[in-house]
Amino acid sequence: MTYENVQIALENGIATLTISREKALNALNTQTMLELRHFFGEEGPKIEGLKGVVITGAGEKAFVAGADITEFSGLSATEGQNLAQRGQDIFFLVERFHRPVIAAVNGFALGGGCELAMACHLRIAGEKAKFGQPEVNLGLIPGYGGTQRLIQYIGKTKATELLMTADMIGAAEALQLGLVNHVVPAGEEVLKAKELIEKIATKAPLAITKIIETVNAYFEDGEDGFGREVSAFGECCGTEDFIEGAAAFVEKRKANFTGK
Ligand code: DAK
Repeated sequence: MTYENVQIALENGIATLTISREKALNALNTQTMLELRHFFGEEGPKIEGLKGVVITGAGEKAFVAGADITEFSGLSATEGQNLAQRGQDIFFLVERFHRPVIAAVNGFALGGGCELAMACHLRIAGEKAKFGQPEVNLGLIPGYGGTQRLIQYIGKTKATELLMTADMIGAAEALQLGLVNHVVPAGEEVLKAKELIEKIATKAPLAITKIIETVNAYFEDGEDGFGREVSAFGECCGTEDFIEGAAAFVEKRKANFTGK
């Protein structure tokens, strides 16, 4: 697939995806959503030795200022449902990606932008970042998982307020509420995200994939998270990396994980 709106840069095993529609504050139009679906889907690029993915927005003003409002006026109820389902499915691909995905939020993360950041495994906010779900201003509600993930991250009380008032919150409040992992000076979001990925890359890769799966299981309907943990634990025990990790501890040396 030819990527038009998502620029991909690969450096030291880290793929940085920059949503690049700066004139529209990186709003997610259909083409951008399809590019995200391609990258995180089964047909996406198979990147040898991929340590993780950083998602950020082009320019200094916005991460992603929402779904592209110019595309969705006049949709019927059925069309809207179909599009919401498609969007949710794409963000599930991000959330279930086997390597860590970190949002480097460099500005406005509104509506679908906040939902994209929440689908990532971790979130770094620059000091100028602003988060919000302003859909009610448009006569809508979030459709890409926002009503569910916001509650999961910050709790029902504050999430309901933000969803009903469309208020934006800044980076410091997002940190205090548990919506983001770290706040850094503006311009250092991607750097911090890469640092975290490098740190995670020193751990056993299969164990990290199992962490992603079991953490996700906590939030999935009908999933027995504790049961998933038991099976994933067993699968880790059968790996060469577990033998290596335990041996390295006993021999007081750094583990050399191979992902097997
Ligand atoms: N879509 C399209 N264009 C956008 C945009 C967006 N979400 N956000 C900003 N832009 C464009 C502006 O129209 C403007 O374009 P020009 O006039 O220069 O051509 C340019 O980006 C710069 O924006 P502003 O001039 O407004 O910049 P300001 O600094 O004054 O304001 C702002 C920044 C972020 C506060 C403001 O742009 C703003 O309020 N933007 C809209 C935020 C928003 O409401 N986002 C949408 C949230 S709702 C669906 C599923 C999901 C969704 C929808 C449908 N279906 C399944 C059907 C999700 C919806 C959302 O995400």
